[in-house]
Amino acid sequence: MLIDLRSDTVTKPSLAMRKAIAEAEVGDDIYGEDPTVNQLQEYAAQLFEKEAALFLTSGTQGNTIAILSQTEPGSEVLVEADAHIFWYEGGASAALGGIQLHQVPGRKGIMTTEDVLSRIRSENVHFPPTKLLCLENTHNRAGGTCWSLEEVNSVGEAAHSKGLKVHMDGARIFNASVAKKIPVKDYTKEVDSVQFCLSKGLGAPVGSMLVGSKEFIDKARFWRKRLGGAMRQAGILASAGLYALEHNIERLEEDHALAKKLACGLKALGLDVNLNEVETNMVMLPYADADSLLEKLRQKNILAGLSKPGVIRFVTHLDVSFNDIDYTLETIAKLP
Ligand code: TLP
Repeated sequence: MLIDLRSDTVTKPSLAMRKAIAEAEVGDDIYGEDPTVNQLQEYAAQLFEKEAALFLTSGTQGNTIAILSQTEPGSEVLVEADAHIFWYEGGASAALGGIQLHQVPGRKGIMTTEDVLSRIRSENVHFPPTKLLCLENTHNRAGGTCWSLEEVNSVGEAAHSKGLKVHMDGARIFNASVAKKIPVKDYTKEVDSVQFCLSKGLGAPVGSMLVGSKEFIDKARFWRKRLGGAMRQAGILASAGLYALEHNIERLEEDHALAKKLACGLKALGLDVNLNEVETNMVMLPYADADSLLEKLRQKNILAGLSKPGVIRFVTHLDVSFNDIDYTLETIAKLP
C-alpha cells in the first residue's frame, strides 16, 4: 500500500467516473460538435455566472492562454512573488507571448491593493504597459491559503480602475470556495478570467477550464488551437470533468479535515507546523534535512514532496483516508 501525499494531481478516476467516461457521447470538438464538451463548458460557465467556458488540457495551458489572450508582446503582467505562473510554468508567457512578469510581494500569497497599485506603470516612454493582474486562489507555495472575498474585490477593483484585466489562477478555487463558504460565482465577480483544474482535488484524470466573457473565450479558443491544444472526441475526457464538478466539490471538506488532522498530529510530535496557515488541503513542514525525511518516509511507502528547499509539502485528496493519516503520523513518530 502506498500513501501518496505529493499532490492532489495523483488521484485516479473512481469506478463511477470511469463509467461516465465509458458512456460519454462524443463528436468532433473542433467543429464544436462534442455534446459532452459543450455540456461541461455550459455547466462551468453557469457555476461561475460568466458568459462562456473552454475545456483545456492543463492548468499551465489555461494560465498561458489567459495571459496571451489579454496582453500583447512586450507588456507586463503582475503576479504575486511566489505565483505558480512565475515559478512552475516553464516561462511560458515569456517564451510564447513576449510577456514580462512583474513579481509583487505578498503575505501568504495575498497581495495588498497598495502593493498592486504601486506596481502598475504610468504612461511613460520608458515603461512597458501593465496589462493584466494575476491572483492565485488557493495559493500553492503559500500552502493552500485562501483570499478573502474583500481582498479579491479590492485588488480587482483597483486593477480595473487602472485599465488592467484580472485573471485568477484558480487551479484550486473550489478548495477555497468550500473552505471559505463563498460560491465561486461571488468569489470571481471582480475577475475577468478564471482557470480552474479538474485534475486536482476534483479527481478527474485530465483537464482544466477557462471561464470568462464570450469575447475572451473566443480569443482563448484561437490561442488553444494555435498552441495545438484543440482536441477532437474530447468528450471522453470532458465526461470525467463533468462527473467531478457534479460529485466532488462538497467532499473537498473531507480533504481539508484530513490536512488539519495531519497538521495537528505533526505539531503534537513537536514539529514546526503553523496551524493557522492550514486552510485547505496542504500542510507545509519546514524541516532542516527535508530530503532525508522524505527518503525515510518513502521507505515506509509514504510519499510527500518539497514545496521549496527545506519545506516539505503534504497534500490530501480523495485517494487518502483517515487511516492513511494515522499511519503517516505513527510512522513519523517512530522514525529515528
Ligand atoms: N501544481 C502542481 C505542480 O505544478 C507544482 C502541484 O502539484 O501542485 N496553478 C496552480 C496553482 C497549480 O498548483 C498548478 C499545478 C497549476 C497551475 C498547473 O496545472 P497543470 O499541472 O495542470 O499544468
